[in-house]
Amino acid sequence: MNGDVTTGVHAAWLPPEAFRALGSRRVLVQGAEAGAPAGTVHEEVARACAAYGGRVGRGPGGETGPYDLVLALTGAGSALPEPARAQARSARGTLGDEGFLLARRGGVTVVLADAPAGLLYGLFHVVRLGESAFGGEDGGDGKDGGDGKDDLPAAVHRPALRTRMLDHWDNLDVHPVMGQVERGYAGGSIFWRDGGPRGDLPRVRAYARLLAAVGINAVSVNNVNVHAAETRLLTERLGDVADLADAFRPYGIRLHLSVNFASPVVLGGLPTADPLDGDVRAWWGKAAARVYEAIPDFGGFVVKADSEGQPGPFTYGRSHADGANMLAEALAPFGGEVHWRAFVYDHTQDWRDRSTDRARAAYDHFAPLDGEFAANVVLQVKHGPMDFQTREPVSPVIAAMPATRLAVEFQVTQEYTGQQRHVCYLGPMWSEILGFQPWGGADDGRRTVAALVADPAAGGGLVAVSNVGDDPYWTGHPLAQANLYAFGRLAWAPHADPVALLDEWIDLTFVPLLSRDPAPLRRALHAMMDGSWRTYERYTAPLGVGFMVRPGHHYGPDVDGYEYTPWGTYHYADRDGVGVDRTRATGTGYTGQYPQPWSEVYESQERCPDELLLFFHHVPYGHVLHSGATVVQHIYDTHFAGADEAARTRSHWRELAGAGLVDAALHARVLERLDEQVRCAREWRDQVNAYFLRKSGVPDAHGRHIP
Ligand code: GCV
Repeated sequence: MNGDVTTGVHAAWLPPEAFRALGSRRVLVQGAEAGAPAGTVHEEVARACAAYGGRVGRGPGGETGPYDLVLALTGAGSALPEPARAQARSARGTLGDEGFLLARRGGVTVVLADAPAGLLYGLFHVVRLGESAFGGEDGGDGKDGGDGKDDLPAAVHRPALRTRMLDHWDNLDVHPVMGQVERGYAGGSIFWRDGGPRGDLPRVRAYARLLAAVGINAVSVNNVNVHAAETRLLTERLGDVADLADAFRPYGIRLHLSVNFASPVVLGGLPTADPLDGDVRAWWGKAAARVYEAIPDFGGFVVKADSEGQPGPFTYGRSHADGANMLAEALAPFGGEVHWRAFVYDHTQDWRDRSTDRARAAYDHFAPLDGEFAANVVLQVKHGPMDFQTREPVSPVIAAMPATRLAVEFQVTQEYTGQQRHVCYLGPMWSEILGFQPWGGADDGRRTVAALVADPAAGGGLVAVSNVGDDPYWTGHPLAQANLYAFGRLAWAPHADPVALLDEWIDLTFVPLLSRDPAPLRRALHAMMDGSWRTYERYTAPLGVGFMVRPGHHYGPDVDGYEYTPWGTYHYADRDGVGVDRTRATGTGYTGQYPQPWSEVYESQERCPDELLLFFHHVPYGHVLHSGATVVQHIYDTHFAGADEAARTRSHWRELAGAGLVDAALHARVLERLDEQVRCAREWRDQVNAYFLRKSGVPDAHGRHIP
């Protein structure tokens, strides 16, 4: 396997070869002693220079220039050579905790940051730029005599979002139903095994390095469903958590823990976990103090409360603001935060009751609490009102809580999008969500979802469930690495073009390893991945209706699998039509949770976007979509098309076989997954088409075979 960081593990987007441009230069790293991430910068540069013949100086220890690249903290000021000194003087104090400045003057590339984390992000930016950081292939030798030909004006880069976080749903023990990693499709946990630490800290460090390179600054290391063993991470297993924090720290990543709301009872022996009880509050205060003794830069707690069987404040007749604020009070003296999840709904619903609508639940529970949460509470809201389906509207909670810090939650792990057996590049979906305007154009479109969570006063961010496990390719399907990459980059720059991010990922992961023209590989990967989310949507549940998956493990088709269950996930197909009536006029009233114009747009069958029609409306099979097709014909057409597209995806990859463009083992791994994708896509096509043919009795207008 090329470019290993730890033995036998794929280097993903940081193969040593990606450091060639930087590693062949004369580099000054100044201020590296100032904190762990800056020390990491020196280490990274030294390793690259050792591999590619460059030279690294650490100044001000007497090394002399000239330099091609200066990476420095602005505080180093007068100790810096020109042109960095002048830049540092003017930039000092303007770059923030994580920002950096990049400039190129007279043959010298300068990266400056006010704080160590910024320097680390600047370093990885230079890696991404490759030769172009040094003036491109022609002007990049540092010998242009300072004629300014390859100068770059100073550009400041800052993350748009304050919190850029990955949550792991990793269990300490193998859970009898959910396994070691709940909804994990890449093997075991990189943190835990057999009830304790996995003990592979180099692997954790390699993970932290990959995450820092895409701008992630927070990780939570255990499942939000906190079972008995994980509950004890807060107390007797704190040492194991501290070891993980030590591995993340050099890469500027703060560690978080999911905690059990009932800990005062389970661990502390108290008779109650009532958030307004004095003893309970004192217990949490002491628990937090102990955590900060062990991990001074601990990030905080993640909490799933009153959800899918997890304990919470409802048991004591208290609100979620009471619950979150109690934990916030315990963490506040140490600068910690509470990530309180808004995924609260009734999972024991009677399917006969058509008035209860799971989609309404998060808004109904949380919107009335706006303004009641403490300053160090971040409300973590799934991007859609249901549960990470292939297509959902944006959650109305996001527009409804202007006085609450919000983080939007994505799912990088592909629970409902092919479980890392199918190619499904999610960048375009996330990009659509981030660009969604909850008030339409009414405010000139300024308030997108991204802008709402980026608002510095709000101080929220983006969180995602990680897709990483102990698989040698990290993500099971090697191409699923692109989802992790794109998530981090979108959390840094939410308006980045997801197709351009795919190019970045290809340029780092594959291109540096090639001594030949990468164009055919690039073409094939774009053909396979750019539209893969829409392809997946075509052959699975139609028009936003969702949840036609096998109950439990959620892989593969089962149209009625969830139809008569307590989970609140129904499509209501009958002989006449399909879809959920969520209108105010005749349905559950969910459309009323949106501000204008969406409240009206979604309410109207005529104006509702096709791709969400069945999410909002129950319509006859003959209902004509904006596309001109009837609903049932659309179902047939998209399912035939989607399964064909999956087969074409495999053909593109097959054509790369033996061309020397990708490692043979990686090629084989992807091909094996594509075979399964093609099989499964056909199964989806045939089950969904047969189901609707049998229900509706409407034949396919094109006479294709439907079993
Ligand atoms: C961790 C869905 C998943 C669960 C997950 C839950 C959540 O229901 O199927 O596995 O639990 O979401 O987000 O808490």
